[in-house]
Amino acid sequence: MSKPNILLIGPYPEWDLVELEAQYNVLKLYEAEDRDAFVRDHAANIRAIATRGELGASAELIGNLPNLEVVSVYGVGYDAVNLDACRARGIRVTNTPDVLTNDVADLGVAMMLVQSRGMIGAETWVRDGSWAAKGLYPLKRKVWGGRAGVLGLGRIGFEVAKRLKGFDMDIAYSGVSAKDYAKDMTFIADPVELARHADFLFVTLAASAATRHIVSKNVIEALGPEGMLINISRASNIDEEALLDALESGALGSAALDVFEAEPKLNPRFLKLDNVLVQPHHASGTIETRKAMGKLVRDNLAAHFAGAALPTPVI
Ligand code: 8YV
Repeated sequence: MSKPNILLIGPYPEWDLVELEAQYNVLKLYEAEDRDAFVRDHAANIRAIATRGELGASAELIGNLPNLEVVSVYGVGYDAVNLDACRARGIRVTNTPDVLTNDVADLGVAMMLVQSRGMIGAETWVRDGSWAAKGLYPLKRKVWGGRAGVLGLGRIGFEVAKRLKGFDMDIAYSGVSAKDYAKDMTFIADPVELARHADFLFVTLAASAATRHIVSKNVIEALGPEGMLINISRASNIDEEALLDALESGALGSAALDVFEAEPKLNPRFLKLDNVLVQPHHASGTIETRKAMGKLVRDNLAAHFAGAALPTPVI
């Protein structure tokens, strides 16, 4: 029997590609010079899409693939996959939850520490001779014992909160409802009130149309000139223009961001600011976790083609 054709939207690590190519005929969209023509030429034979969290699969692409059966996302976030288009045609969608939770939480907490203690500038201070020439590095803000707000206490938010307890922080959270498993944290339903309460506001919400710009100008201003915003979710959860305005004016103290509206391109205003830590969307980017994510992508595809239950279905 010939191998099923799958459309790979963006590159995967070589170790995943080797495994995928053993089972499937992998059509690499990202290598095509003319992507529309590539899709047109292969459309009739494509049964699956393998994609990444931030790349997803648009309604247009799904609409151009008449025999598509399944979309397997390498990532927990599936906001970039048009679920309505999939639902309408009974196309299954899978993601890679759980395996990346701890790494994403680790990076979020690390970003808070790095930014609050000015570690990037401190590194430069040593390397460029400022330490020897000018003496002590400027004093920074403490983290331990501070007040943290977690916007979205799902799997990742919960792991962030767990880590913050180790810094003796007072933790509040916001979400659809108070959680039974968070009795030692304060529930504050309104994101503006949560931000007013917090020194450090973590955005850990699964993104959707409903959460777009949930971190609004009002939330950012409530966090205030001493506050820090940390985003390890999706850029769409934040009003990026309002964030830039607030960082430039000092209405917000600082930010630590792993995700951006137009990533991998950044609004150039970010690069002029020294009160923002910018990271290249790599919260899940460890070898161990990415291997586990790749395996889950393949396990979902294999289950689909074997007619078995999908390990981690979205729909
Ligand atoms: C990316 C992510 O998928 O889990 C998610 O939702 O966005 C990430 O893990 C990863 O960066 C690979 O592109």
